[in-house]
Amino acid sequence: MQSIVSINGKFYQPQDAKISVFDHGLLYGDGVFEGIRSYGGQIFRLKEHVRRLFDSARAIWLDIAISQEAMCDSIHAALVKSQIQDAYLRVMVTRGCGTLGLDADMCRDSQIIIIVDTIALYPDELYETGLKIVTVVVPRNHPAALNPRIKSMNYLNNILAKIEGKQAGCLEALMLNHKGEVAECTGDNIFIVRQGVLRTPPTSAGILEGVTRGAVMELAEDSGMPVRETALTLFDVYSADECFLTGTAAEVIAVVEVDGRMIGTGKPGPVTLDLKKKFHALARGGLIKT
Ligand code: PXG
Repeated sequence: MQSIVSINGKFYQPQDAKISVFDHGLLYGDGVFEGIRSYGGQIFRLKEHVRRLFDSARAIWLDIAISQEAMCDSIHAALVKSQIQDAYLRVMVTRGCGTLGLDADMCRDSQIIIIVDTIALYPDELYETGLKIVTVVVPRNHPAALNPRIKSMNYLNNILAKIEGKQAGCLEALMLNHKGEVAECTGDNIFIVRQGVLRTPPTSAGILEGVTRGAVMELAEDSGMPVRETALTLFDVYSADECFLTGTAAEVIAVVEVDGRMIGTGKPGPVTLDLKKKFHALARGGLIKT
């Protein structure tokens, strides 16, 4: 069991995995990526992640040299090579080596990089007690400028928000969109529960269409809970019965305080705990769908 890196299908030890400083991925953040998890050696929703990677690439005029099927095979091969059971797979496709200057047409040899490692986004105890988050000043990227549905290698918007959040003493930060509506956190989607209804912002709010978000919405619907994708304001969040975040790295984590306001009872709520349990069962392949 060891972390391993694949570059264009060739395996390297982490310390030997190298990319040119002229790659536009480094020079301009010009590329796309995915973060994927495996549980017990099984990759969770691999096809969905790869589809999103290719959709992101299409949106930025980036041709990926291999098919979606071949990408799935490469990711799977890298996981097998690492022998890590519960892995975090970081897949990147860069624009490749080019000349200085923005011209993407000067770039050749787009690089396909797969890092197989592990990840712990938040300390374990926060999964029991819940997160405190704060709304930050920096807005989520305007969808007309750089659509957050594109999972691009330029994450400065989110990094600035995360720094702002940490300066306020929080490990996660809530971002609003250009209209002042709730968008998402720096690396997770947000949900609220109010009077038995699960609500989350729609993709038109300018968010990443999270794979975990989709899985949790399905689990809620399967258990008969109404699920609504609707614009949310901070008032909706402050007055929610429960709030939680979803993401591949974060999985499902309760939020118990937002901008100094206690959410619900100030403890992870029953719907959050139930969906968290169901998500873990689904990810580990143990859930029999009814
Ligand atoms: N919103 C944003 C902005 C994200 O980056 C999610 C939501 C959750 O989406 P999924 O499909 O994972 O349910 C993400 C997830 C990393 C890393 O370094 C990636 C994310 C978050 C944190 C770290 O690979 N992306």
